[in-house]
Amino acid sequence: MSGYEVNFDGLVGPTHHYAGLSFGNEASTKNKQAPANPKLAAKQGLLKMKALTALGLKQGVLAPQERPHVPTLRQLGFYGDDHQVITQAMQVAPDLLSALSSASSMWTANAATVSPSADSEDGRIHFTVANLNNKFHRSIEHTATSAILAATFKDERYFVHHAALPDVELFGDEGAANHNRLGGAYDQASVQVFVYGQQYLNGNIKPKKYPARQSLEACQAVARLHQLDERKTVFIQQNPAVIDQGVFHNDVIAVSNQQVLFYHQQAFLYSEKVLGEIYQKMAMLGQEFIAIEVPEQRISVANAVSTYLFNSQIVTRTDGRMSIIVPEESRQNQAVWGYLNDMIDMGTPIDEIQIFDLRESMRNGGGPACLRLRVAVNEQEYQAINPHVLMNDQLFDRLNGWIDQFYRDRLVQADLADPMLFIESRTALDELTQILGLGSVYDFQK
Ligand code: SUG
Repeated sequence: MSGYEVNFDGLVGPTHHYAGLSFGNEASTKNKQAPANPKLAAKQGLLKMKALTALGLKQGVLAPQERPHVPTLRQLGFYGDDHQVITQAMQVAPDLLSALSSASSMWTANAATVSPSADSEDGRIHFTVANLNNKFHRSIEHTATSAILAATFKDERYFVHHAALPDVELFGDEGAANHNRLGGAYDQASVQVFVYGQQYLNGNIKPKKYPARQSLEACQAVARLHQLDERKTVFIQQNPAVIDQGVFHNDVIAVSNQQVLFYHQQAFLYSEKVLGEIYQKMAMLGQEFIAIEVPEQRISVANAVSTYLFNSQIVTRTDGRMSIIVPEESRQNQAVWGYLNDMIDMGTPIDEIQIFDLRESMRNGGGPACLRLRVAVNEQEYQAINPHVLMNDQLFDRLNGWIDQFYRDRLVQADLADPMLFIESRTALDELTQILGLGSVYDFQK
């Protein structure tokens, strides 16, 4: 098979903690104020990257962001030197300091939407960073995300970077967590499937309890920016009833790889119609569409949300068969584990299950698929990626040692004003930009 899917995982930042910041994401709400272990979180993520490399897959790393974000604290009226800014914020508004210290950029499925070159009229890979404007703590990510992506995908002959969409609800955009590519080889034309939670202009079906973070209007804007062909693009509304049960991104209830779409029966509104559209559009490309629908009677939406079965990664190994990468929580649930074992005998291309302990991230609502941004590339494009961010044994050892040097094994909100944490984090990130050959991507480096 030609072309590659490269997974870019977010490295967990040194201020990882549980702040209960994401209304609608039930794990985040439930674990508010629980003690976190940033060192373990970063190592769990790094081990997943290493294991995928060992499977013969291409794997990259995206650097974490600088937190607490002092420029935003200043914008909110805190003043003095950096230490005074942080101390005042802790005294007056500890929850704000917590939000601006979140390590949420680890979930790189929300960093951007990425379209492969084979689908864009100008034959380049397009990236649109997500504005993430539904949550304050995530709305500040896109500036640094842009800098990090630009330092990773530099060559303008192959890569185009678009700024975030206007920062209003009408264009709420959560990136690749609501986007799937369905097709054959990774460097050939595919059908791009955009999933939205709500249509703002002329739409009326929306969730009642929790917010719909992604708008149809944002999906359409991204499709235009990426110069996609409407004959190969599908827009699907997520079932609002599942958003109200904690499915805050589509990747909590559906995942794709090549011709395979693995999804829950309740995932989409007007499911039959939209799946028919994908089927037809795939057929036009000469591709078979393999839909694996999990019935509600086998796995409830509640079980799907608590185990993150669909937040798995389905990856194609070098032998052409597929593995499903699931979180440990999926093994611990009888209905889900039973289904997974039946599925690998069903005759679909998926014939292996790999399990990962990602508990630190899971407790904030981030499973295997949340932690990765997929970039489908051809050989030339692969060669043009900044080689320092590509995972191998040397980089693994280096990053593992770097985590040991700088990360704490316990963090709670009260620690966020500790001046030593601030110094440790900055020193760590400064060194990381050298390890990953990124140049100056952080505000404190400018
Ligand atoms: O945006 N959690 C993230 C989890 C993102 C998961 N990503 C995907 N499904 N692709 C979010 O809700 C919680 C932070 C806290 O509460 O401390 C948080 O931001």
